[in-house]
Amino acid sequence: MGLSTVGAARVWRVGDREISLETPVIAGILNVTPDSFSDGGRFEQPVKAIARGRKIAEEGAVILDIGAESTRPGADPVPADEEWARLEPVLLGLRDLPIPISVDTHKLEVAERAVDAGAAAINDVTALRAEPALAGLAARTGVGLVLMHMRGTPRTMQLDTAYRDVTAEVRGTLDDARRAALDAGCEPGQIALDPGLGFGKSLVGNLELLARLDEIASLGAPVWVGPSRKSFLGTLLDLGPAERVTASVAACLAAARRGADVLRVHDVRDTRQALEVTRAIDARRAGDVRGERPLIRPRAAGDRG
Ligand code: HH2
Repeated sequence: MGLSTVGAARVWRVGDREISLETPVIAGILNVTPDSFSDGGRFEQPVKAIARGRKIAEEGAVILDIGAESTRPGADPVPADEEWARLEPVLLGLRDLPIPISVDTHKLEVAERAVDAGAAAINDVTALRAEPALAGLAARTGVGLVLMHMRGTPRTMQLDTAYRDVTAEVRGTLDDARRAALDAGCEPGQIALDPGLGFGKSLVGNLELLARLDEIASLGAPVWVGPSRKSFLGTLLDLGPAERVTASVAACLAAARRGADVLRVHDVRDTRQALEVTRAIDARRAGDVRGERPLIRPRAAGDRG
C-alpha cells in the first residue's frame, strides 16, 4: 500500500508535516497568472495574491496550491524566469501561512527555488514527463509530490480525447509515474496521484474518471482531483466559468464518495461547507462521535519515511 499510517490514520506527507486524510480535504487554488481560465488576472498583483492566499487558509483549505503558469487548453508555455518572478513575492509573503503550500509547476528550476522558499509540495501536471528530475528533488527534500495525468501538452491535449478505456489508461500511466518516483528514492507516503480532469479528456471521459475514481484510489496513494469550474461542467450545464460553483461542489462530493482525498478547488468556503454537512451526516450513520482532530500535524522527529 502507498499510504502512510499513524496508527490506523491515513496521511499525506509534505516536508516536515503530514496532512490527515481520514476525511477528504481541500487544496485551495491561487493562480498568480494573467490568463488562467477562470481567475486569470485577478491575483496577478502580489498584494492581492497574498490576501487571497490568507483567505483561502481561513476558509478551511489544508493546503494552498499556487500556480504561475496557466495550463488551460491552448496555453503557451511561460519561461522559468517569468514563472519564478510571479511566484517569488507571493511565496515570501505567505511564508508564515499556517497551512503548507504546494507549487503547481513542472519545471525543475522553479520547483527547486520554490522548495528553498518554503514550499512543502510540488504539483506536477505532467507526472514527471516534462522533468523526471522532479522526483529526485522530492526524494532529497521530503516534499510532497502530486503526479497528474495529462495527454500531450496544454497546447495539444484537447486535439485527441479518444481512449479505449480512459480510466484504465490513466490508472496505468499514474502507476508507472509513481513507480518512477519510488525508483528515484521517494517514499510512498509523499506521492499523490491525480487523474487530471480536463487535461486531454472529453466530457464523457471526465465523467467516467469521476465515476470510476475508486479504481485510481485502489493504487493506494492519496488521490487529488480537480473538477473546479472546468469546462466539462460548463458543457454539461451550459454555464460560464464563474457560474460553475454549484456544479463544482457536486463533482467534489461525488469524487469524495469514490475515494478522492484532496479536492483542488477555487471555491473553498462552499466546498468546505458541503463536505462538513456530508461528514456530519455520515458520522451519525456510522455512529461516529469522535471529536475534531487537527488535519495538519507536525511529524514525529526522525520520521522521514
Ligand atoms: N488543474 C489545473 C491546474 N493544475 N493540478 C492538479 N493536480 N489537478 C488539476 O486538476 C489541475 C492542476 C487547471 O486549473 P486552474 O489552475 O484553475 O487553471 P489554469 O491552469 O488555467 O491556471
